[in-house]
Amino acid sequence: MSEPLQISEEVADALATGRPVVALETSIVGQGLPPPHNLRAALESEAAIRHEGGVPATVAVLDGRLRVGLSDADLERIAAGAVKVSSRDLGAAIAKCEVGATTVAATMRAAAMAGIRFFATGGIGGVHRGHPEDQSADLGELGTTQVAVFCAGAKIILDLPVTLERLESLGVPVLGYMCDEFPAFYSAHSGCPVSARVDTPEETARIIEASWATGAHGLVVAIPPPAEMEDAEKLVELAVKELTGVSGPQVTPRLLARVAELSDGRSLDLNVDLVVNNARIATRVAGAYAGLA
Ligand code: PSU
Ligand code: MN
Repeated sequence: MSEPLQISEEVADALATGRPVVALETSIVGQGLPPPHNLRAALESEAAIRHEGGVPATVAVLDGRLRVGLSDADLERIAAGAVKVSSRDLGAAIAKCEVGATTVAATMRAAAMAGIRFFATGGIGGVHRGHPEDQSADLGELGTTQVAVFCAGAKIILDLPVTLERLESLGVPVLGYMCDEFPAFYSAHSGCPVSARVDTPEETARIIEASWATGAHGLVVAIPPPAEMEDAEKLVELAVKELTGVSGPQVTPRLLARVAELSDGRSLDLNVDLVVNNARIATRVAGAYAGLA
């Protein structure tokens, strides 16, 4: 069998020359956001990373390979229809030549394999509300894989306090970027404390370096969304209450789609904006990390 990992020339060059490289996931393109928001989130995140002097490394399974660094045409293939690929699905998706959109867990794996340590997304997975047995593989991956994940917290549809307890048990630092509270995706406020506050890219880079030097694996850098959606919590509660007849990986896309409907699309625009904002800050921190003496 051929080597499953395929790194684009641009990403390989950037890694070889020490430019900041930021990984991006594609589950947001394949499942998380409807068109045209899905491609907009992907392309604008890539543009933001380039604007900050970095190189985007978007991850997916295509043509039997785990690809790191995609073309616009690759992204369009994923937007046209892809299976959701978490860490346990990587082998099957590769061997079956599926078009696979990678979650945070699977993207962290790919990033680590490629030697990329910074990764931006919207929200990480966690423990579902009312279904504590439904725990995202993102949590376990954060406990084992040495990649820093920049996000606006966990997905709004999750049980945040329980998700944070799990991260604590797994030894995952949760840094609040210019905030003391873990953001709640569409809002800066959740009432849950982070494990440490950071205020600049340099300080974030130093804490990440010292965490890795002392045995930490994954880190979460939680960044408040660039705007507030005041009624988000109410709409999410409604969507959760209405949910029937779906389970497992279908739960997230269904709930997010309903919140989008209930908010007349406001959640979608904010979702795109916060992903792009996270990509921008991740690039600044990756640059600061590269510059540490
Ligand atoms: N956050 C969102 N939308 C998403 C996701 C996160 O706002 O679609 C995706 C991410 O890829 C995350 C995944 O890793 O959902 C988690 O899914 P699960 O709970 O099935 O592990
Ligand atoms: Mn799940």
